[in-house]
Amino acid sequence: MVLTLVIGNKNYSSWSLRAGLFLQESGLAFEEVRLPLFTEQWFQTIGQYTPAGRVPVLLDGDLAIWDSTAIMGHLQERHPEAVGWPSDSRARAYTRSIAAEMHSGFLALREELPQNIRARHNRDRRDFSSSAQKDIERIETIWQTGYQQYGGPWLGGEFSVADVMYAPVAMRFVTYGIQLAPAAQQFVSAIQALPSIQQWAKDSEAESEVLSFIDNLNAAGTGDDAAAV
Ligand SMILES: N[C@@H](CCC(=O)N[C@@H](CS)C(=O)NCC(=O)O)C(=O)O
Repeated sequence: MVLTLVIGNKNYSSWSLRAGLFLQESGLAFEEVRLPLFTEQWFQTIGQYTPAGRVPVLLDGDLAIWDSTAIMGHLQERHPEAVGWPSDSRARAYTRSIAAEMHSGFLALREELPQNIRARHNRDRRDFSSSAQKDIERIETIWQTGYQQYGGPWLGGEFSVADVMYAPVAMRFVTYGIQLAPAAQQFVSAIQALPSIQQWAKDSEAESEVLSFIDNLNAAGTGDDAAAV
């Protein structure tokens, strides 16, 4: 059965990146339907795929599954080779916890440092609101703790759902030039070295659509007119 992944712009849509990376790293073949966010095509078409109106959406035969965690859970159930959790139970508990923390949190980071893979800004973390700074510090600690406890290169030692969840955050830190402690920086380097991420970045550069509310976000990044994509 052919799997189809409906995604937004590769450059801007972090949840699309997670689903795409999960499928790639699971070695599962899939087709891609790209609906650039907030275009006429988006508004006309997205409702055909999901009642939630957001990407990613996975089409598996006559099933439509939306939301990144539901997509990953569905694929794990049907494909034993899909990316899962580390075999060590402590690492499993850790990666499950931090993956859930990502899925449900870090709103200030998501608003003030939106994904923009092809852009480069030289920002200091103190340019951002105190809530976003707190998010950056928490993520830095999560990555350092993972490295110290499980030895890297991945957050639980072995590649897992947690690495998929934090991959777009690593790319955001590259975009905004956020300096990190070495044990956290090594996670960014590991993500950047993945061929699937390198291809995603290349595809992002080739996209022509521009979301100016993201590209023109001011240096202070107050997030006033930001939307979490
Ligand atoms: N919790 C969802 C988040 C999905 C989401 O927010 N997707 C964004 C793009 S990255 C979107 O479709 N935004 C469209 C909108 O806000 O109307 C998931 O894990 O998949």
